[in-house]
Amino acid sequence: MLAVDETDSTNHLASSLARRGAPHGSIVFAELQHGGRGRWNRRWESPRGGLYLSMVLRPTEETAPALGVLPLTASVAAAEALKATAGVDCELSWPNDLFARGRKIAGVLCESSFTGSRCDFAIMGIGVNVDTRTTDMNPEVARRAISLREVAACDAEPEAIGLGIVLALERWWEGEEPSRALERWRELARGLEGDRIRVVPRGAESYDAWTAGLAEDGGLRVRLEDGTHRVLHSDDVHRVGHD
Ligand code: BT5
Repeated sequence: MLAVDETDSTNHLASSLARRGAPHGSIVFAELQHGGRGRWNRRWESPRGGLYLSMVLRPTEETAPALGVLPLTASVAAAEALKATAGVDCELSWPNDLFARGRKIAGVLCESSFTGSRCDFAIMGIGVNVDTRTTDMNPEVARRAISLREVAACDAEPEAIGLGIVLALERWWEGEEPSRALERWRELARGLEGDRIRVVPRGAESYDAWTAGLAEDGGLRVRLEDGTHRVLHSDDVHRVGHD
């Protein structure tokens, strides 16, 4: 494990280590990130007191099929670890968010590097608001964020929570079929059936729809106003009247 005080992004650091040959299971952990990232290069608020962790995964022939559902699997692992280490129940929100009391407590960012169709490595990055003060965040983000300390009177340290996440992820990654991870994700998810949502695709008009379950490949099945269905893979989704 590489533990650093500060870095721009643990995902960046883990990727550069992986490109230089870091083996499967290598972990990077930082106390603070200057350039923490979410999906689509959005900012992840990363003040001191939070958990910022990235792990290098090198898929084998057996584990490669699990790559497509890695963000969901990592969310399941994180929810299990937060329950085990801090006693906190989280709800999972497609595709990569963990919520507690209706606010975002953690987010997952998975990135992969390919040669042709072969995945050389994937990076699983997770940020958890452990003892993060929302006053250290952008107010717009703080309004929708929550930390473990606000939810539970527990004093688990970021390192202990991180270790719990890594162990849970290894169990799911090495020991379970991807379909089992999806099943567990469904059990922990909120708003997966019949919820009114707004879909925000990249560079296209947003539209309203209803959730209609999780597809076999980890995509979100939605029903449009004209009754047709489609499966989303990377679009943003906001629950109407909630987010
Ligand atoms: C995510 O993106 O939720 C993925 C976040 C992954 C962060 C980890 S930290 C370790 C590793 N290194 C990195 O650089 N990244 C990973 P997304 O679904 O795009 O959500 C981003 C949105 O969440 C932002 O636009 C804000 O609205 C909100 N947000 C930002 N920081 C937050 C925080 N600390 N707590 C709650 N919400 C936050």
